[in-house]
Amino acid sequence: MRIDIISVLPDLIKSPFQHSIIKRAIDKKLVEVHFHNLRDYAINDYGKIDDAPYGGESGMVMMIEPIDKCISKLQSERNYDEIIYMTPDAETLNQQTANTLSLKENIIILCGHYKGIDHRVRDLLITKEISIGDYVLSGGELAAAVLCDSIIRLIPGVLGNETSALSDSFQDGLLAPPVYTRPAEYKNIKVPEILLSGNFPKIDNWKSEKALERTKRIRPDLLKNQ
Ligand code: 6GU
Repeated sequence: MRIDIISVLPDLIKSPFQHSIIKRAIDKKLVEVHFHNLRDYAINDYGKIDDAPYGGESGMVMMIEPIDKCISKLQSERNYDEIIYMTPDAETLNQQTANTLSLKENIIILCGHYKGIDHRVRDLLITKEISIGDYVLSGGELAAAVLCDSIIRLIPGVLGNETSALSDSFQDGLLAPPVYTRPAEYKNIKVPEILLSGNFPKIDNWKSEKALERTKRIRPDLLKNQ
C-alpha cells in the first residue's frame, strides 16, 4: 500500500510514522508513506496557498490551484483508489472504514487547515471525507495520523500475531473484554479465577459475556447496529 499525505505542515505529521508498529510496517515495506508540502505548489514565489473567503467572513481558505496541482502531479504518476479529505464536517472514522481502506493500493490524504478548503476541491477532486470525532482540531494533520495508524495496523503482515487485530475493540462491533497479566494476585486484588482455569471454552464464554457487558454499560449505542 502507498499513502501520500498532502499538508501545509508535513513535519507535524511525520513523527507517528517513526515509531513502533507503523515504523516496522514501513521498514518491512508493507506500506510506503510520502509527505508533500502544499507550499511547493504555491501560486507565487511567496508561497501563497490561501486567501480570504468570498462572501466576507473571517479566516482564510485554502485555494484550489495548489491542491489541484499537487493532486494532478500525483495522479500523473499512478492511479489512486481514494482521495481523502480530513475535515470535522464529515462522517466519523470507524473500524469498518479502516478495514476497507486497509485493502486499497494507493490513497491520497489531504489535510485541511485554516477555515478549510475551497469547496470546489471537495466537489471535484475529493472521493471521501473523514472526521475523527465531534470536536475541532487546529488542522487535519493529527487526524490524518490517527487515520493512517488505524489503517496500517490492519495491513496483512503488520501485526506480529495475525489474530491480534481480530480481538481489538470494535472489530466484532463490541468493546474488548478486560485483560490481565502476572501476578495473579497483587495487594489482595485477584485476577478473575476463570482465566487461570485452563478451561478454554469456558474462558471464551466469559470473554464474550464481559465484552457484551462492557459494551452495554459504556457504549450502548454500538448494540443498536448489531
Ligand atoms: Cl479530520 N480535522 C479537524 N481539523 N478537526 C477534526 C477532525 C479533522 N476530526 C475531528 N476534528
